[in-house]
Formats: sequence, structure tokens, C-alpha cells
Amino acid sequence: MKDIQIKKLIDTERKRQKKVINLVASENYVSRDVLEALGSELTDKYGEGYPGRRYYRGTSVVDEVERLAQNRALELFELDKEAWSVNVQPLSGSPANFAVYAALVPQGEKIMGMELSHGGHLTHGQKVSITGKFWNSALYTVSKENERIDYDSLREFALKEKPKIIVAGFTAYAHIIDFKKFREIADAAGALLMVDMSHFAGLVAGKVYPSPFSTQGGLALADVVTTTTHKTLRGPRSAIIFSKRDERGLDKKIDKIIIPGLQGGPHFNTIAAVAVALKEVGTPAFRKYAAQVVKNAKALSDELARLGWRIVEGGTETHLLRVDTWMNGKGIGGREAADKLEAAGIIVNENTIPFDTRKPMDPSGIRLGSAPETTRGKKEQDFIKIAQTIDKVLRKTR
Ligand code: DSN
Repeated sequence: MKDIQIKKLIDTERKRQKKVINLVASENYVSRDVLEALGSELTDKYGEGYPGRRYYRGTSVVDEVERLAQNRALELFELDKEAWSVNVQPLSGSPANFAVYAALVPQGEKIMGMELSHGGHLTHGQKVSITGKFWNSALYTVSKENERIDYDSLREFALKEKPKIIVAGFTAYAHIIDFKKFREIADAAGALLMVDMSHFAGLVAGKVYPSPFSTQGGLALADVVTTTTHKTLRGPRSAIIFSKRDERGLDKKIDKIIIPGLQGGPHFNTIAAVAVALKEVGTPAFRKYAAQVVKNAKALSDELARLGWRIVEGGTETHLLRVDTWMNGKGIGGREAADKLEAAGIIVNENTIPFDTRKPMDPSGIRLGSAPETTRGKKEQDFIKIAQTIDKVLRKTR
């Protein structure tokens, strides 16, 4: 690269990544093949529209790229082409979620998602997000007793609020979601069910998390499923929207919002990189990886608990966990904890805990994830040692 300044920054970031233990629950490390696709000439091509229906000429190759990504996405999650549609053009998770609401929820109607501080995402209707401004929102919380979803209370809340769409799938919730219960609640409330599986999509693909699409018996669950592609799916920064094909025309409405409603030309280099990642995820090696991710998170959680730290929700069934570092004033704030860990070479993010008494910029906890370090080959014993290091770094200050 001739641009010395940028080259230097890329090299420095590469070295930084190599040096640290990365426990950021939403990050991962992509393969060389994914990087190659991202850095390819596909970035030069314009092609607004969809395969076979573009506003530009010279799109025969990118049509194939996009079709390949679509087919691989459907195959990976074992979806029938007749029953499910897929859009691989969303630029990332937030625009994907915005597109779903814009397509399916009339402005001023209600979105129901989980409260941010309890584990939800900004785009699930939080007031500071455009999704909480263009639409009304009703935000559910977890139970005070065990910090998990109380499906009876959720049902009551949904029947009272009557949202047009209910969102399941979170950024900091460590337990497996009961999609069947969410479906029943959505049906009772007359709402669509959207699952945002951004965090656990790789676990679904790896068969260590239930599918949000349908049960094994074929019972339909979500109407729409969104996912980013760069977390447990281990692909480039992008997103995918799956929608059920039926007489409601959800898929057509979503496609129309993505282009011409919201976006311009698709990022074909990224779409190619998504296709590469989806192929990698479909291998037995990835299935082993996904199982290891969950085992590693559990080892980390169990060891931290053994050392006296309070794990939010009492543990984890997925790739992530939250640690209550504040412990009602006996410990340290999440921001200070994250800073101290960074100084010791462990990268995490500060995170609110349910019913947090501290501010989001300096909350009571940290969020940890096992996906990136599992990509680097770490096993349970390594995660037990990481837990012990975390304990040493944070305990010094207690
Ligand atoms: N920022 C992502 C996360 O860390 O979970 C969600 O968008």
C-alpha cells in the first residue's frame, strides 16, 4: 500500500489485535478468504436493484455473487426457497432492523422490544434511537428475581400494549430464548414476531441454539429474522433479513424498503465476503467451533462465579455473559473495570445490568464473550485462566 499513514494504522491495529485477549461479545476474526473478498474489485461495481432487475448494465457477475449469498444463507439455516425470502443487502444490523419496521409497521404504531439496560438493542425501540421516535415503543424488562424473561408478564404486557411487532433477540442476554412462547404471545397480541439473531446466529447455524425459523416439527415461529454477519457468524460487517413468503407480502415490502426506500447501490464486495463466510459456517469445523464457543463461555462464567463474582442471570447458555462488577458498591464500576482490564491486555465492554442503579456511561457491569478467542483456538482451560486473570486485575481494587 502506498498510503503510508493508513498502512501504518492498519499494521498497528493488526498488532494490537494479536496482542490482546478479546472478550468483546460482538466481535470475531474473519478468515483470509473473507478479507480477500472484501478487498476485491467487486467494490467498484454499481448495481442498484436485485439480481436480474438492476438499474445498471454490466451486472451479470454481481448478480451471481448476490444469488450465491442468498442461496447460501437459505441453505445454512435449512430454509425452503418457496417459504422464505432473503435480502443480503442491508449494510449492517441497525439499518436492517430499521428497514423491517419501515416496511411492516405504519409510522406511529408500536414496536415492542427489550429495554436496553436489560439486554435489548438501540434499534428495538429505545427512545434515543430513530426506532423509538418514528414509532411508539413499549419496552419489556426481565424479571427482578432471576434477571430472565418472564413469559407470563411479557404476555400480559403485550396484550395490554398491542404492538404491531414484537422483537426477540438481544445484545446482552445470556440465556436461550423460547421462540415458541414468543410466537404464542405475538399471536395472542396480533403482532408480527421479529427475531434479531445478530448475536447468536452462528450458534443457530452450529446447532447449539434453537432455530428461530421453525420448530423441528415445522411449527412456524418468526415472521422476520434479522442478523448481522460479523458476530458469531464470523463474517464481514453486514446484515441479512429473512422474511416469510406468504400472502402478506412481507418479503416484497422489505425488498422495496431496502431499495429504493432506504439504500443505494449494494456493497458487492461485502456481499461476496458474506457468501464466503456463510460457506465456512456450513462446515463441520464450524459446528465444532460453535459448540466450543458455548463451552468456553460457560467455563469463564463458572470460574468467575467460583471466584466470587456475581454473574447476571446466574450463568450463561450462549457465547456471552455479564458480570456485575459493582456488586452493590462492594466492587468497582463497569467503566473502571473495563479500563483496568484493557490496561492488562483484556478487552471487554462496560455494560448495564438489569435494574442498574448507575449510568449507562459508567454502569454496574461488564459484558464478556467467548467467540473471538475461540476462533483463536482457546479451550475451557484457557478461559478458566482468563477468568483468574480478570479476578486478579479487578480484585486488586476491592
Ligand atoms: N454493538 C453491538 C453489540 O456490541 O452487541 C450491537 O449492535
